[in-house]
Amino acid sequence: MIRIISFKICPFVQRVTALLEAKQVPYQIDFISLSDKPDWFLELSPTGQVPVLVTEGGTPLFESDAIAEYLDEVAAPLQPDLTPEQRALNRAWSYQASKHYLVQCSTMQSADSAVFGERVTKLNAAFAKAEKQLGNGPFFAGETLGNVDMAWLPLLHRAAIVADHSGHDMLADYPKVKAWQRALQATGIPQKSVSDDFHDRFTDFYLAERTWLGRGANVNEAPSATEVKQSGGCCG
Ligand SMILES: N[C@@H](CCC(=O)N[C@@H](CS)C(=O)NCC(=O)O)C(=O)O
Repeated sequence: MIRIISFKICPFVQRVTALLEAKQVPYQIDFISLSDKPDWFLELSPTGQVPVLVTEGGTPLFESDAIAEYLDEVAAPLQPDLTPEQRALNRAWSYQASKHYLVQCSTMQSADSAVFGERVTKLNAAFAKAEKQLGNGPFFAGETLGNVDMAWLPLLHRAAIVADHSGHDMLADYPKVKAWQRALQATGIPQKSVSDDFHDRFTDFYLAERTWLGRGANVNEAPSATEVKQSGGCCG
């Protein structure tokens, strides 16, 4: 069986597990701590990063883009019969999502509204591009779920948790993206692609008291005078 090495709140991992769930490919998952990477993981992963997918033949694959392409070669594609041009466009639109995973992570970690405002601008540009491209839905390509949906799913799933928790909806200005988020949530894949304790782990990290979102995204709040540790990165 395919094995995935994961860190619980990593969006790059979630893109891969979402794809596996959508394709209904069975897999086992092992979680590691990124602050204390086990030696066996460092031997498997040339970059020291998750996700790693260990194939049934025992080969460790790394980089989520490469893993997504591998999965299309070994398991039936979600959208069969695409032309090479359509597949290339799907890869390009998937990249528009994955290149913003770290942007969303650092935006969510902002200590106050000023920092949040600066960081969210780039994320908004990505949502605006998707808004312009989306048709009548419910998914990116219409009725059929595809790889582009799975690439955007981590961003949209996390935006939904942020909105529920803080009242700040990152998608408020993007009605088509919002409808897309609802359609993806309704597939059940966002929940299936993460661990049972994902919600708690995610809110403990990104929506804690130290972040502006965690304190309820109050626009009238004075900028933080205290020094707040901000890695600005992903997953710690
Ligand atoms: N380009 C990589 C990025 C993966 C990535 O950034 N993973 C993070 C967790 S979300 C990681 O493993 N960080 C640990 C580290 O960089 O040492 C991919 O697409 O798979």
